Amino acid sequence: MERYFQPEIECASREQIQAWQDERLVKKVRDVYEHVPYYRKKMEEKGVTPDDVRSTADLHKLPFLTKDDLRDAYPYGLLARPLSDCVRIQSTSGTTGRRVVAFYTQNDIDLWDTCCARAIVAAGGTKDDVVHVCYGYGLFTGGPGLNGGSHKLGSLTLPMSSGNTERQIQFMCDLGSTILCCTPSYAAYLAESIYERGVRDKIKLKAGIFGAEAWTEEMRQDIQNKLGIKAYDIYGLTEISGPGVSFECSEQTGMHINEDHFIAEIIDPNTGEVLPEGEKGELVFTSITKEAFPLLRYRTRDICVLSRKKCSCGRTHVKMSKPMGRSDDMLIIKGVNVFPSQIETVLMNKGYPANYQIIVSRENNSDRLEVQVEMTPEMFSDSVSEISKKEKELIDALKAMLGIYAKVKLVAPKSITRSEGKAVRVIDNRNLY
Ligand code: DLL
Repeated sequence: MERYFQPEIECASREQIQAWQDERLVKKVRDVYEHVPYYRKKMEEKGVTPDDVRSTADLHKLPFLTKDDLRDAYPYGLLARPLSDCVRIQSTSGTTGRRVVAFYTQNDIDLWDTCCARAIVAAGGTKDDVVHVCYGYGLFTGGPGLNGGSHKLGSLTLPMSSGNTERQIQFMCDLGSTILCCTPSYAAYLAESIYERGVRDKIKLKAGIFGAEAWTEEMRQDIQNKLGIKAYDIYGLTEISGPGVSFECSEQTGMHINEDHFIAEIIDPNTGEVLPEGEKGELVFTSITKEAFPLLRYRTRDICVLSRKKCSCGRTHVKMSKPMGRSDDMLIIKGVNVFPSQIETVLMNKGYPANYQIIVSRENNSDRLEVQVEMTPEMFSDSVSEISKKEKELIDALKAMLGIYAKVKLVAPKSITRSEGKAVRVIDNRNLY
């Protein structure tokens, strides 16, 4: 039987959800207009005042907010409460310039925890479960989000964080973990490691809550079969709070968006025009209950489809499909957000020509990043040891910029194929979408 964390909210009538959204949106628009000069300026530039927004039907009048706005306003420019009311900061994995810093009041943390608790219950979780969290803890929202949700539900929470597979499996066996929370690629790696060690019968897992990166239906089947569990998708982004913005239910056909907190729209990424339900486009979120860092009409760059078709689980909140791609060039590698422009900056700073290729692949369920860089003719005459030294320098500089290891291969001048149109800088062999 389907269970809910907050049935009166998760299964509310559409009219009720609409009423919550209308009321909360109007209040939030007034709030940011009053407290955030950055928003007021943007609204004034568009000729909108809070009086123009009387319900969600007026949402389209508001300006969009993008990652560029977040960068312009970094770090405090979008804060809607005094810093002294904030209790937490989280951040994305991107680096300077691209880094997103999000602030939370205690109420913001509570609502985030609640969203994650809903996700855990939708995956069959109860207070009697042992929730094994191996998303990263720290600035990344994965660990703290699922940890908070598990606490809220009253489950026994294992804050494992990522890495150390041996210890993960040991704890899983010894402490009887029943719900696994991690990225799908790590879940697949764990599944394989458990299988290889022949300890599957010592594992009590029944469900997994996997997100933070794209994964396919094939990958779901593989993880489900290897671990003998049901694998649920969870979506979210730091800007909007973290994991739990939406989550899958027993139907496993898309993720219910927590519409009492977030209004979702789908727009044409080129024109900004709002698209009707069922059409594919860029997902835009408005957070209507957050206090410290409420974002209005934030463009996620994730491409997906929304559906209000009746769901067999009984939840009434709109469902989003798995993201089907991005409308910008951001890559998610080992859970870290990487922009090709960051790689280019490193290469340029070190005096390399702009001829390079970024190759992303997945081996043994782990992402690999390789950067092939053309040498200048002068460099090409260097000895092998000189070239290795230069590669090592670039590996270090890329690690400092991206936070992850990238294999670097220096190649002969003019050896990277020139494209006749746009340069093909990124070859992503993972086939995730
Ligand atoms: O990845 C939050 C999260 C943590 C979600 C744990 C789920 C589980 P960011 O690091 O800010 O936040 O990255 C957000 O990751 O815009 C999507 O492009 C991508 N993403 C997140 N969840 C999914 C998913 C966290 N289930 C960006 N499927 C988003 C595909 C996802 N892509």
